[in-house]
Amino acid sequence: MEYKEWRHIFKLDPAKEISTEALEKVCESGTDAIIIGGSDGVTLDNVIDLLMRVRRYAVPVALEVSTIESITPGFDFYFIPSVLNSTDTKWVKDLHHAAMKEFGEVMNWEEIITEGYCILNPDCKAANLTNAKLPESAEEIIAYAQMVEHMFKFPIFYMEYSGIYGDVEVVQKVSEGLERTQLFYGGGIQTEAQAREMGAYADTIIVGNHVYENLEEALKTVKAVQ
Ligand code: 1GP
Repeated sequence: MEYKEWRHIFKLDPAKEISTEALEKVCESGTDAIIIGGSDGVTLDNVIDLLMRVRRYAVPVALEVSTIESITPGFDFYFIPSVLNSTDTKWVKDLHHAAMKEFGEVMNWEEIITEGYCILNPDCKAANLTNAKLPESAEEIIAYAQMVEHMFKFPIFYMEYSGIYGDVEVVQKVSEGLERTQLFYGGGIQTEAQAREMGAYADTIIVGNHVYENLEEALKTVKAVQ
């Protein structure tokens, strides 16, 4: 599966503005893929609009599903998060159940990739939305990663520090315990050095916010991991 080779992903928020010039730079940066996803303000219209604009380029594009209403055909992959440290079962499995009931028969399982999510920034939008309970130690995070690898057998474990740069020692420890599961790291990557540091342990790094804050610096994170 192609996504297993990805080292670098830019995550674009359909609720945020991006100019044609900036989008071209992102899509032609050499990144392995674009994920379209966000925590609020995601609508079918803004998802389709951004998908069409990204589709002008050769880069693979995935939808990270956060609302059933914004699901639309045309993506290469659909990433389905299950937020393991949410205290609300909606984000762990209820939305998934509802989606299965509605679309189960037409789902193409080659395109659907499940992610075991662990939210690690208590102040990010996703933490609020999902009522995430922050792990209190590295051991707790490692236990989630081990659940993903050995119990749930999701292909991806996602350490989501969205908005802040995470703890590299914890990322290292988590990565050492994973054999089959692909480790995604996302959060606060702004520089080439940070991309290289997290990319040394994570299989795949995800750069989001910085695309909108300092595009030129964000673009440099691509070659740091390839
Ligand atoms: C967000 O993990 C991604 O879902 C990337 O985080 O926006 O902080 O780069 P940043």
